[in-house]
Formats: sequence, structure tokens, C-alpha cells
Amino acid sequence: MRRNKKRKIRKTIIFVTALLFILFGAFLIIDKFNKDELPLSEVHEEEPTNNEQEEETSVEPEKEPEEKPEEPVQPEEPGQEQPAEETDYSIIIENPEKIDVLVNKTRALPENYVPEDLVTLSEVPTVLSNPEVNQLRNDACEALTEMFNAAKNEGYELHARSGYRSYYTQAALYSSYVESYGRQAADKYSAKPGQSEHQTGLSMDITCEALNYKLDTTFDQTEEGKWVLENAHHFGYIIRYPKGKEEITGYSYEPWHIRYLGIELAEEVYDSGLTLDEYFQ
Ligand code: DAL
Ligand code: ZN
Repeated sequence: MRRNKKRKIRKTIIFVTALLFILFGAFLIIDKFNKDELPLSEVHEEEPTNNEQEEETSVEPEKEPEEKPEEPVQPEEPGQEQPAEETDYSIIIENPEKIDVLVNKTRALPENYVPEDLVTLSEVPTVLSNPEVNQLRNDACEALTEMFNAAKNEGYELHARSGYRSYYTQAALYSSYVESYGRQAADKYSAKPGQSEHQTGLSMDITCEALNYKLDTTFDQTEEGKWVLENAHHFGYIIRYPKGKEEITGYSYEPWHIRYLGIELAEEVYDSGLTLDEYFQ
């Protein structure tokens, strides 16, 4: 009888010890899982990158979050599934330095591509303090200066807001859009890194006082915007993302985004009425 009792006690001790081991093991697994699955926002707060900090202070998105887009961006409803990041099938451009380079959602610039002849805009009014975005390639800069001077002679004052952007600046900008609006909306307004013309140093976002120097689709209703629509091609620039061509370019209408092609090609593209994507098809 006594022996039976002892055996029972031993069994109970073994059972309780095993139970404690199992509970401790389960606790360790849950704890590790929680650490691995930190929400994105917490990761960002803990380790902000230089690019993100810089963007907050000086590189502003082309459509800033506080601006109201013409066609309001529909943020995803809570619980609505975010489309998974699509696999990127874009090809890498072999001669990114060509003036007529075509950059779009299927043709990306190499990550390490930085134009060799970037210069700082010195003769036209600029908006942002970040020196990176106040650069263009030399020929594009000269043409922009000529265009701004010609506009000024007719009484219109244009301002340069965002020109060259490195692959990494574009990556930070694109991420900020995804965070604010969701991936689907972000893809209409912002290029993924490598797919932005801004990395070519041949594109500039322009604005004017009437828009408080911001970027807005109503630029085409300002005196300056109308002048640009009618005259940019004479200086080698085209409106790269025209109205009504969203399905072709893959981006919303951007009357502020001009792209340098040289006068001959810009005039040909303008006269054709085609987007650059269609022109090169
Ligand atoms: N907003 C244009 C498409 C860009 O991000 O380059
Ligand atoms: Zn732009």
C-alpha cells in the first residue's frame, strides 16, 4: 500500500515536471514568433533609414499625402486584402545614358545607374532644399533654363520642384506611398525604384505660385501650366504622362512631369499625339 502511494507520488512528480517543460517550450516558441513578426511600423520606428529621414524633411512625394488628388485615392478599407507585391518582370535597360531612353513599368534602369553629367540648377527658381532633386543632366538643364526664361519673358514664372532622384530616393518615396495609400494606389502615382524617369536626370516636376509651389493636376488650368502644355516641345520637353493615356503609361495624369528628349524628338512625339511608350512601340 505504502509502495503504491510512493509510486503514485513519483508518477505525479514526473507528470508535473513534463507539463512544466512543455509549457516552457511553448512559451519560448511564442516569444520568438512575436519577435520575428514585428509590425512594419515598429520596425521603421526602431530603424529609420537615412533615405526615409531625408524624404520627410526635403524630398516630398509628387502627390503629397496632404494634397487632395483630382481622383481621390481610395485607401484600402480595413480588412481588405492588399494585393501581394507583384513579381517584377521588367527588363534592365542596357544604355541608360541615351537621351531617348524609354523608362516605364516594363523597362527599368540599373540600380547603380547615376548619370555622369548631372549639374545643379543655378539659373531657375527651385522649391525644395534637398540638393539631389535640384539636379538634371547638363543638356536637360540648359533646355529647362531656356524654357523658364522664355516663359518669364511672356509673364509666366515657372518653378522647378523635383528633378534627378537616385534609385534609393525613389525607393523611399515609393514605400511612403505604399504605406499611406496601399500598393494599388501607389502604383498609379509613383514609379517603383528603377522604373522612374527621375533617375535618368532627364525629367523635372514643375509648378508655380498659384499652386503654392506644389504638384497638382490643376496645373493645366494655371497660366503657367497652359503655357507649358503649348510650348514645352519647342524646348525639347514633352508632358510624359498625358490625360486620357493612363492605361498606356500606367500612371495617372501628371501635367507637371516633363521629360527632356531634345527638340527634334520632342517635336516629333508632340506632333504624333502619342505617348513616348506608344511612339517607341
Ligand atoms: N510619378 C512618376 C511616375 C515617378 O514616380 O517617376
Ligand atoms: Zn515626376
